[in-house]
This record gives sequence, structure tokens and C-alpha cells, in this order.
Amino acid sequence: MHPNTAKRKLREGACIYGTSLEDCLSPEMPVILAAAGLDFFFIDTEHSPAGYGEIQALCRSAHSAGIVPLVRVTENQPHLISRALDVGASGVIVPRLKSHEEAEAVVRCVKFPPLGKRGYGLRSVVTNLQGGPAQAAVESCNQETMVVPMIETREALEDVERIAAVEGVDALFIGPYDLTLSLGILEQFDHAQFWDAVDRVIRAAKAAGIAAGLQTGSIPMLQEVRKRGGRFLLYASDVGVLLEGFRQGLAQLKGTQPS
Ligand code: 3PY
Ligand code: MG
Repeated sequence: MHPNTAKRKLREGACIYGTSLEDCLSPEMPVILAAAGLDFFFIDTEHSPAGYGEIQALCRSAHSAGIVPLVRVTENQPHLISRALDVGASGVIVPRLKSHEEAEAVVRCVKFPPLGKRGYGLRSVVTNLQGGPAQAAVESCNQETMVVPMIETREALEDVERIAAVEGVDALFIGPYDLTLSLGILEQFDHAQFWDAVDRVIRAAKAAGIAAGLQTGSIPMLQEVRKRGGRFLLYASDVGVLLEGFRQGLAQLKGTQPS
């Protein structure tokens, strides 16, 4: 399988930087994101219309551009996880998880036996039709694929130490909107309870030897998370960056305040 450079960097203790694709699903996008210097991106199938054909084209382009493609599955379902991997994703992000048992179930879906129960079906987007022994391909996939549970419910936060300790979990991804929604403080990103939660997730990840982080369009917030020890850092999304870029540019051109 394609080497997972993002996973390698995390293992070495480095920060990795990513974003998400929601509506810009052209295979040119991974080339642009790689050229911008990002380590990874995820294709969002939780909230966007991406189909498997588009995901496969994006993953193939990402592998050749040298950026790691992940897929955020719609929810924690075996068939959604295995299809995302079979069309070329280097790992999965799983939203709205509630417990370490659910995290264990994700790992079982992502890994081939003996670590899990993924079914053999390695296609050209994964192997580049290189041939070779199936055992080596299976072991390489088990090694390179990433498992990223989201910590964005009150229940997951309460169980975060055990989720972090699940063998095979690589990073914990805080969803700031869903987490504050679940905690009853929606979008209050200056609330002490929110930062206590962020600190708890980062602490749990560190204790388990893995990474944690979040996604936001706010650079100061990402800098704060990094200062607190976060290493899985997602800046904005395709739509967010386009909107902000055009807003700022147009305002500058017109000499007005951005709308
Ligand atoms: C959230 O903020 O809930 C997210 O899922 C961000 O990706
Ligand atoms: Mg969310």
C-alpha cells in the first residue's frame, strides 16, 4: 500500500496539517493541497455529496501528488468503512463516536485478520497492480491505514482515555461544533468547559502515545491547540478557504469591509 507519510510524521512526534473537501471534488484538488504543503486531507462523506467514484479519483490523485487522503465516513458502519478503504483511502475518520467499544469496532473494520475482520479485495487504487504476495499487501495495509475517531460527544469525552488506548487508534479528532453542541455550549469556543475538554483529549492522546487535534478556520484557535500539545491540525475546508479568499480579495479591491 502507499506509504502513509502523515502517520509516519505523527509517530515521530511531529504536527501534521490537513483540511477537508466538501464540495470541491475534482481530482485536481489533491494536487493543489499537496502544492500548498498540506500533509493530508479528508473527503467528507458525513456532510457532503461525494460518491465512491469521486473518492477513488481523489485518492488516486492524492497518492500520486504525495498527500494522504482520508475519508470521514457518514457513520460508524462496517460497509462504509471498508468501501472507503477499498476505493483508496489511507484511513478513516469516524464521527459521533460514543465509546471505546465503538472505537474497537472501527479498528476491526479497518484491519485485516488477525488484527481485524476486513475482507480481502485490494484493488488497483491500493496496490497499483504491483502484484506480489497477498500476505505482504495485507500486512502493509494493516501498517499504513489510519484510524481516527472523533471526540465530539459528551459520552466520547467521558470515555476518552479508553478510546485513546484502543490498539490501532492513531489520532483523536475533536469536532468543536458537535462537541460544544453536545456540551450545551454551542460555538462558545472561549468557554472554559470547551478548553478543559480539549486539554483532556490532548492529555489522553499523549498518555496513549498518539496525537489529538481539531478542525477550525480560526488560525488563533489552531495555534492555541498546538500550544497545548495538539498535533492533528485541520485548517478550514475547501468551501471555507474559497469563501474567505474571495471575500477578502473583493473587499480589498472595492476598499470595503469583508461581507
Ligand atoms: C465539528 O466541528 O463538529 C466537526 O465535525 C468538524 O469537522
Ligand atoms: Mg462534527
